[in-house]
Amino acid sequence: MTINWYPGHMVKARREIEASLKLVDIVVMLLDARAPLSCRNPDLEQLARHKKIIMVLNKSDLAEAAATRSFLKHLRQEGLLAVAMDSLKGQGVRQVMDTIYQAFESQRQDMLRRGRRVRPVRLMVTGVPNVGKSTFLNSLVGQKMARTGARPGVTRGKQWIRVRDDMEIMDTPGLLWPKIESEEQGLKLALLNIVGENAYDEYEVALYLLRFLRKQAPQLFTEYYKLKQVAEDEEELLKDIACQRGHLVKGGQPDPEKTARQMISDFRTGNLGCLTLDQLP
Ligand SMILES: Nc1nc2c(ncn2[C@@H]2O[C@H](COP(=O)(O)OP(=O)(O)OP(=O)(O)O)[C@@H](O)[C@H]2O)c(=O)[nH]1
Ligand SMILES: [Mg+2]
Repeated sequence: MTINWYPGHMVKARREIEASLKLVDIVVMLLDARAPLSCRNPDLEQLARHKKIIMVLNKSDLAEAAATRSFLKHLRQEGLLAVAMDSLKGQGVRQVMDTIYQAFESQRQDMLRRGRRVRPVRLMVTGVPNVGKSTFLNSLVGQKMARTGARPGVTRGKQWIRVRDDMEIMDTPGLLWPKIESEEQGLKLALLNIVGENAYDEYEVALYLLRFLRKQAPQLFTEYYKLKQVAEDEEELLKDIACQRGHLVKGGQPDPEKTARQMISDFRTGNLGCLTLDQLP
């Protein structure tokens, strides 16, 4: 499944981000902790290559804790600063703040050495759509300053937010790449609600989720979906789950489309448990 979802506001957002980069000291890149590798935006990393970068693995409450620890280690081995965060509960705020000040320290020392007034540290929060950039910012400020929502494309323009007297952060709209070529990456981004719903087929995404569960969490078929037997074929499996859940059309036939939607939603909300889609090579 190739995904072409690069709406007009994203083209504008990329230009704005590029132009605003010179105004900031640090770029915070939010990645979904359930698929940190698939969420990395090579285009953005290239644009920000001269800036200090902090990778934040957000929505860590929905990911496997051990996998998140491995990804943090992996990113740190690349020489990046990396922290995990649950922006809804505010878990990780302290560590994020410490990391920001740590990243700014050499510049701060430099200003002091030159006898200049130390100005506030300026950051930009970037990442793919719906990864939680605005929620993350709100949790740093401790109040709702930026608009958030459970669908990609909520933030449409940049917005500066004063987090503290010595910290200003720019919220930005979610960015993707013009074309997501990798089939598997596209399916993961769709499952994570990162691309607009018109850009993918829910049935196909649910079949991908079933393949993933069969490999990584097969117990859910019996424990969560209460199946007595687990069919070898994903389409059959989806129909069996439809029957088990009572998702039927008139005439008593299973309604796999409805089940597909429900399964995707159960994954997104964490009803299926903490699951990480990406694996380290
Ligand atoms: N479980 C969980 N949900 C989160 C977390 N952070 C954000 N969310 C939810 O993710 C959804 C998207 O959050 P936003 O903050 O609007 O995401 P965004 O990155 O600003 O999205 P765009 O502006 O559309 O690019 C919302 O439903 C949030 O409640 C988190 O750490 N854990
Ligand atoms: Mg936003």
